[in-house]
Amino acid sequence: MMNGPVEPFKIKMVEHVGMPDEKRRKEAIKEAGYNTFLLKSEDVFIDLLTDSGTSAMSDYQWSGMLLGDEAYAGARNFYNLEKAIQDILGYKYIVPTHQGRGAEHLMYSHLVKPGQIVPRNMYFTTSKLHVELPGGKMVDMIIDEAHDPENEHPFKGNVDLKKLQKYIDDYGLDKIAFVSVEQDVNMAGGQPVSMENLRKLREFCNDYKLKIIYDATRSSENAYFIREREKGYENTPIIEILREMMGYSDGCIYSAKKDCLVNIGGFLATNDKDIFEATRNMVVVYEGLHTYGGMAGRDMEAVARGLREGTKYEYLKYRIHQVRYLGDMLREVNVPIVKPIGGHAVFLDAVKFLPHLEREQWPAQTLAAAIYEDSAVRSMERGAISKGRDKETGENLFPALELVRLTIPRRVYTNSHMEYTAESIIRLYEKRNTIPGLKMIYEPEYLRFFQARFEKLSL
Ligand code: PLI
Repeated sequence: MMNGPVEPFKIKMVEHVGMPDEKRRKEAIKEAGYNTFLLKSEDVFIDLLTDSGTSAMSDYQWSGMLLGDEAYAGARNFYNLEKAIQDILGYKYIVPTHQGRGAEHLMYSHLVKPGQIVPRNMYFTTSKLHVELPGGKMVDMIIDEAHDPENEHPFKGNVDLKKLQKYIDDYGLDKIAFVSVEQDVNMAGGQPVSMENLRKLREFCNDYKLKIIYDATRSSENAYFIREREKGYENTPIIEILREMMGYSDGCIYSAKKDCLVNIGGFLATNDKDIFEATRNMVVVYEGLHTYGGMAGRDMEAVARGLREGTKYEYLKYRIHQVRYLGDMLREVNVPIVKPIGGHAVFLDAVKFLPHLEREQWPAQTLAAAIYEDSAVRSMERGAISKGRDKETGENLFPALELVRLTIPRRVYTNSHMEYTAESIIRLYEKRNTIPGLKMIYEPEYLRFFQARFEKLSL
């Protein structure tokens, strides 16, 4: 029987991948310090590390690459990108950057003053760091349901306005730099925000004259969920949903490496002239001229075309359902996953998967390494290692969600790859109490999850 919608594309080029044998898998993960970020790609069979920069581009995007205008200033591809962002997201001004964190750097260093806080519907790693570097602190305002993997709330990415009110009361209005809202919240399991919530947040922030800046990185996938789940949007074109969503903000940062179906790129966009002028001024210091911001002309063209392509309903339907296909296979046999299944990835609940491990034996890091050892499938830790340490006390932070992310690159893998992955995880779940934990033996200062190293403990 067929599962879900058929792929709305056919495959025109393939890349061969090899399967390392068991001996090599054991060596490779040990050499990588049990950190999947440190594995060589050639040792990986199915790469579910991230959906960032890993999409397969279309023939339309590749043909656009040949039309790259590599002039230093004023390349035509910049104007195509500007037009695509104006058409799809509705913002007036754009500043291109090399990728999402370049946009975070420009936007957040402009808006955050030392001692200020940034309420957000759950942190993201690079976002939190770019709030902290200018002396700010990111605080959580997501609804409680988001911290419970079993809770089936359809919009677990929603903002809790009572929490936001409390920050205003406790810290004072002038201590709030801006309000940050992520769509299809990554660290919560790819969970969407509802239109109703965005609308109410806008009304709330208007009363206090607070700026709302989105992390719109996965906004197209969020828009699909609004159409699927929110009353009144069942037949609304995705672009209309997106424009309404963006209309409730003052600007956004955007990593083009996800929903724009490209391998590199990013931007910030806004209707606020002050933000635009300040960030356009700084882009030349850190990224490149304001008409390329670190991207080649050909890359801007691919982003412009991918932004439009990634909002097609048939594509998004296939995309979300492929993620759901993998999640459903695991869910059927009671492997603990975050529910509902999110937009870009299936998240395993590592604490429930490996209940015999202490939190300081890093269950999610352990599980990601064990999956690789079993099947050469690469996944990623999204738990305490990603969260890092408290900036003031230096203590490890242990978020409620200790997850392994099986992130599905867009248009890259078939459903047989999903089946292979599910079989490996089910096999491991059956012998879960034989899996020993890890000890951290090297910890870098910033974004430790990328480069930390571990040793295997004995059971
Ligand atoms: O990886 P960048 O610098 O293009 O984008 C940073 C970034 C910002 N916001 C959000 C929500 C992200 O998910 C994000 C990057 N995410 C990565 C790399 C990921 O693997 O999820």
